[in-house]
Amino acid sequence: MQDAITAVINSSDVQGKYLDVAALEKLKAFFATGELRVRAANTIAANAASIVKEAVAKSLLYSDVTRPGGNMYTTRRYAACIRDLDYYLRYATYAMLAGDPSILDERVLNGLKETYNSLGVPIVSTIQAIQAMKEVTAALVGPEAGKEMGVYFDYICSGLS
Ligand SMILES: CCC1=C(C)/C(=C/C2=NC(=C\c3[nH]c(/C=C4\NC(=O)[C@H](C)[C@H]4CC)c(C)c3CCC(=O)O)/C(CCC(=O)O)=C2C)NC1=O
Repeated sequence: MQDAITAVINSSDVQGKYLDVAALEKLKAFFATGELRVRAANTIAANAASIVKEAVAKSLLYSDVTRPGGNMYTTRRYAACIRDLDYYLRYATYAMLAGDPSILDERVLNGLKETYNSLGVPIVSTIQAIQAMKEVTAALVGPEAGKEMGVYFDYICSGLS
């Protein structure tokens, strides 16, 4: 796993240089938003279950996936879907705190698309649910932190598509 600081330092290190102005600006922006990130992570943690619930209501409930024959049909599969959304929310929050998406590649996206395809989990519906989670989260944490979280929700969606 990487974060905004190690990413900038590693890229200077491979060039054998001190941090240049652009690298320092990146760090400055990261430090300046530190408080915002921590506050957002706190709010998300305290409301995780309701974020997932509201996102499901907005995107999946009473659609084809929840009807007999749909991939969310039966409580076991419904619960697996809710659990997956909770993973996406928690890992997007980690990535937002780190200011870097590498944790998503390593712990979430690696092999995920193949797993979903082999189980018949519909990727389009999953992306709709993640986008709904992005909206619900932004409404809760405010536009600035919401935009930052949006980067990582979108990262998961593009990793799945
Ligand atoms: C932390 C990283 C991590 C991720 C991301 C993860 C995902 C993940 N989701 C799975 C299943 C599943 N995922 C879903 C999800 C859905 N079905 C739908 O129709 C909806 C659109 C969608 C929810 C948004 C369902 C229904 C299953 C069970 C499929 C089955 O067993 O038939 C499985 C197969 C094994 C299992 O059932 O637990 C994995 C590995 N596991 C992990 O450890």
